[in-house]
Amino acid sequence: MAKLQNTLDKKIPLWRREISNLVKKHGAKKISDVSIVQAYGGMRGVKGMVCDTSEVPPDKGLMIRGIPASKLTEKTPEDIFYLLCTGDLPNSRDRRALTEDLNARAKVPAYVWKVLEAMPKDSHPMCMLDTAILCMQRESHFVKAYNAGMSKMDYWKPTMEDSFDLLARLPAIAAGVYRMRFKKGKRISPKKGLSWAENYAHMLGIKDKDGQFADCMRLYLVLHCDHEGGNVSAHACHLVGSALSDAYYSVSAGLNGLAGPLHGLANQECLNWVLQLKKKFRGVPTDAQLTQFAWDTLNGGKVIPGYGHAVLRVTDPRFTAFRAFGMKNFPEDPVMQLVDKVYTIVPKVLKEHGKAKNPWPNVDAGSGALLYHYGMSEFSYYTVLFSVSRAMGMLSQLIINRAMGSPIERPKSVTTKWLKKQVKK
Ligand code: CMX
Repeated sequence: MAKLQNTLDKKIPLWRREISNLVKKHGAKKISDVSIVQAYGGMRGVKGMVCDTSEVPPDKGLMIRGIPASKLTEKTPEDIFYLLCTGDLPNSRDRRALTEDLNARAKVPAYVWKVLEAMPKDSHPMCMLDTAILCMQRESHFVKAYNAGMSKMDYWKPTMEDSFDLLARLPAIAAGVYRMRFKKGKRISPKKGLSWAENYAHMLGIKDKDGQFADCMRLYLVLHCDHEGGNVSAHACHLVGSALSDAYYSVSAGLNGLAGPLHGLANQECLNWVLQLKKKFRGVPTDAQLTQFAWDTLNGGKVIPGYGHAVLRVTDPRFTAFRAFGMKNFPEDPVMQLVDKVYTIVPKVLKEHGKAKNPWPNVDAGSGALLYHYGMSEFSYYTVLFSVSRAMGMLSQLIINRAMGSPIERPKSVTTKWLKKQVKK
């Protein structure tokens, strides 16, 4: 953490000055107007918040600190977290130091396991993950420093300390949830010398003769890390954090949003949809059968999971990266073939249907097929993997927002009566 903190120590005063000058000189300049349809429509397209860790241009997809996701597919999560926080990729020494620091903090307190063991056996894995995070809130360095009267200027430092503790423990907690919830046997201890992603793969206990599953996990954790500031999980984390709730409360809030089927849970729904298709047609269906299946879903008033996006208007580059990984490593896998076939048919159906503004696949359309291939067939666990990765984005945003002194968030709501009056004016 020391190197990351030193780097941020140098950058934060510059960022603060830059923002302060921008606001002083141009604070009154308009960047967005809000229409009635946007007020009722989930604020889609309203530019009303700032996020510097990543952006999602509709025609390009995820860019992390200006670098397209497609150019980061060989990186490790440690690289990505460093990049998200500072705007730079680490050198190999800094990366190693980050891994060592995370490993040194990785021990999960015993009480967390007791709490998880006491939960109903059919609890959703996301609920277990969130509960584990929330019950560690008592350890927050931010709360202790705040209560001791720390200066506003220093808020980001104990937030970073909390972020490291939380990130370090997440792989063991998430792997523990997997083994406990799906009766996979005893928890597996982390191995010395492994990176954050490698240890997570190791502790899950999935058979991995040639390290391919660990590589898949590395890619998975890299690609799900962040998606600018307005998506449900990032925004929920930011909103809760803006009240100066600590990292445990804030990340837990974000993950509760990620657990919704229109957001992170779509990856569980998505593979389910693909497998239903496979079951119904006993293998890979014909184009006509697949088209009909897609129409049946739409006519049943349901969405086709893994397709569409609130911001993107092209195929998600993260889907492209997962598809490339699957096609390279197991092109014969029937589920992978099916995912590929769905990609050739569903966009046409959605275009004809005419509702979805984006008929193209999002990140969730292909990721599940990879996990399924390696024997992780428990769909309800998939959002937990997403969460471990997304915690990097939420925490880096939280650290930066604390450093920039982001105020408590409080948009103005209006009543329908008020809107009607405006229309009459
Ligand atoms: N299948 C069927 N209909 C869809 C659709 C899909 N995949 N995507 C959008 N639509 C529909 C919407 O439900 C909406 O219908 P109504 O007007 O009846 O409400 C209409 O098309 C317009 O929606 P939109 O503006 O294109 O999309 P939104 O910004 O409202 O919603 C999203 C975005 C992702 C929630 C939506 O595309 C969806 O439900 N997709 C399927 C679920 C999914 O894959 N979610 C994961 C997204 C990635 C993530 O956040 O993790």
